[in-house]
Amino acid sequence: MIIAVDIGGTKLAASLVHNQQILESRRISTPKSGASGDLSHALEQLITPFLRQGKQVVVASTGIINQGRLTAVNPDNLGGLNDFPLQSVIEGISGLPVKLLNDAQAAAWGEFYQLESTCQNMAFITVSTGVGAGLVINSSLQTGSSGLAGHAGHTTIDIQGPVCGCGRTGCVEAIASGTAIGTLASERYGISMDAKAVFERFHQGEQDARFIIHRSASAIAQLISNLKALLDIEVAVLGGSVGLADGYLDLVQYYITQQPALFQVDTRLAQLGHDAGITGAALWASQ
Ligand code: ADP
Ligand code: BMX
Ligand code: ZN
Repeated sequence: MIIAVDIGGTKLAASLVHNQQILESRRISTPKSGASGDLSHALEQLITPFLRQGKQVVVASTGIINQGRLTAVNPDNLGGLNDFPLQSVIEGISGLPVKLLNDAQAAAWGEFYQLESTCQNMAFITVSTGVGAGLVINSSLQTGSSGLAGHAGHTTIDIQGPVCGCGRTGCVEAIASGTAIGTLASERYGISMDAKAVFERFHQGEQDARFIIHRSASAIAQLISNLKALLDIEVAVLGGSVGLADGYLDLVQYYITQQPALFQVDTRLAQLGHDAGITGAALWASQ
């Protein structure tokens, strides 16, 4: 039995996984304080109830995962938290063997498995608190020399765009993420609003919400075509709460059709839905 943990900018989830089947799950909010003690405490609360059944722990986490530490590309996504000793904290909580992977890389591995060898080159893109991506090239998951591989949310698509928390200007994440959707909507509407509320207004046909959601989907379409040009991916898979939101895939597909045929990519929803990171991490740990 594997305890698989997903650390996102908005939610923390843990599941007991056996033979790629999720048997039981728990979920809590990610602490917003940016204090590492608060994240440690939340992880302890989340994982402890599963400790009697688990034989190992695997963690799919937002951020760069390298040498047992989590470092943020965009610390804003974790309330300012920049560096966290993830391996030693989870080992301390569990007393079990621990493996770590980036969340989007884990989800890419889970979704690649779902494609059942119908392609060898794919990208998973999560549109969530941030925009993350995982790449499988020649059937091999790319983590890079220091864990950074696949951080396509921090490729730039608009040199006059907003400044991203990573320090670059015009990143896909600063335009398309759930956080970016909420920020732009809060500016336009003059009240604090999250991405879920913006989608509700979008579905009611409101013009500002329409502009903001289209801008996000169009940025993700640009990103997918850029990945096609770079890596000749055959399939792109969308996940995360924004990526999976009603109507979003249709918009991304529409903007992809506006690209020249050479740069168009077969784009689909994550078959594992919100569990792509958890299931992919468990699969990766068991191999
Ligand atoms: P995490 O980033 O922790 O993996 P999510 O994938 O749930 O978590 O992404 C969080 C982002 O998705 C937030 O910006 C939130 O406002 C937005 N969100 C959550 N639920 C929905 C929904 N039903 N429709 C659109 N956006 C959503
Ligand atoms: C950010 C980056 C990525 C992550 C992506 C999606 C941090 C803390 N995270 O680009 O490592 O994969 O967000 O993360 O810099 P999520 O929390 O939105 O799932
Ligand atoms: Zn960035």
